[in-house]
Amino acid sequence: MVEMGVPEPEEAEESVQVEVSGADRIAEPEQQMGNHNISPLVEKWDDPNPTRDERVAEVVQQLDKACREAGFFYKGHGIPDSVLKEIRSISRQFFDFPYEEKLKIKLSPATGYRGYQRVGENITKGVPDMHEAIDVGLAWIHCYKEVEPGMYGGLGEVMEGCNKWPSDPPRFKNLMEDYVSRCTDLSRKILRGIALALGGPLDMFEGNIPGDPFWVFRILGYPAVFHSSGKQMPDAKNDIGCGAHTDYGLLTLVNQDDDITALQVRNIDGDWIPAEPVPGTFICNIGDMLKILTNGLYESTVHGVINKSAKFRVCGAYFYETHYDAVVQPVEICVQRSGGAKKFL
Ligand SMILES: O=C(O)CCC(=O)C(=O)O
Repeated sequence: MVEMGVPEPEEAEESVQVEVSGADRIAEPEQQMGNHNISPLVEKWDDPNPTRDERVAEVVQQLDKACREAGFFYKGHGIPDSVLKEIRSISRQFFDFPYEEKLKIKLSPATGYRGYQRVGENITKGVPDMHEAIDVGLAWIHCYKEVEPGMYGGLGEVMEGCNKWPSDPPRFKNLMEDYVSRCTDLSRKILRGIALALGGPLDMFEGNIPGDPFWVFRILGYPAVFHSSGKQMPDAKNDIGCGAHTDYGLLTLVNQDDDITALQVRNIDGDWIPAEPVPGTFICNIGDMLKILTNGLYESTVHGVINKSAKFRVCGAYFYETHYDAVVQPVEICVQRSGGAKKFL
């Protein structure tokens, strides 16, 4: 039995252990996760009837299967591998800076929860130790779609603010902003394919739903917990990078290091599949909002991260969501296709 768990920021004093049932059955990744080439869909994304092209029709079928089973790999997404690599490499440079330097963009309620944070850092009597005495513990930079005062009324107040970008490395802000805009564009195209896979109109997840999508971009750094000799570092409490969870949005695009297998995805049979990195691809996870919109036809992907390597792992996780104010409820076509009763109200 593998236990996964990571303290949430506000729960940093206690580490939450989440039991992952079935995690002892590890399936063969190649058999379980497709590596789909979605380039036909990306090329024809603005064609009003893209499935006239047989290649697009095939991608749509593959998307349907993948969304019913587990997350999926794919390639042919139109974002060059050099861009994916650059995002990870500049993130690594930032994480390598001394703690004091990283604290210049520290996350807090006053920053709209944007910026750098060490998760699971030592907390003494409610006050975080202001040093990196223990070189373990997940760290991240959180960015969100920027929210101007009043933009989403009272509900959006907590998220108001601009992103906190480091001034060093100098190209950090431009690279990240460009990357987020590419991911937003790509997610819209994938959702068009998913709309077709569900038998709906191309723009089923546009307009009132994610017409003006909210997004979150989290850059994660997972310190090595093991020495290259295989011995666990003395200060490491456990090897859980990120406990088992589903993402709450529509889709997540995971850009992970090419040489470390740490992410695991649970399929519908309860088997944990190591999501082995395939250079140039994203791993795409389905989130809870898509599960609700599809009335449960599509399952959100349960996943977690254990970095058993002796290397610091970097990952850029982009979360695509609906419009901030959207009411997330099952769409009629999915209700009909799943027996006629709404499973989520
Ligand atoms: O590090 C990863 O591969 C995934 C991160 C993740 O699951 C998350 O941020 O929700």
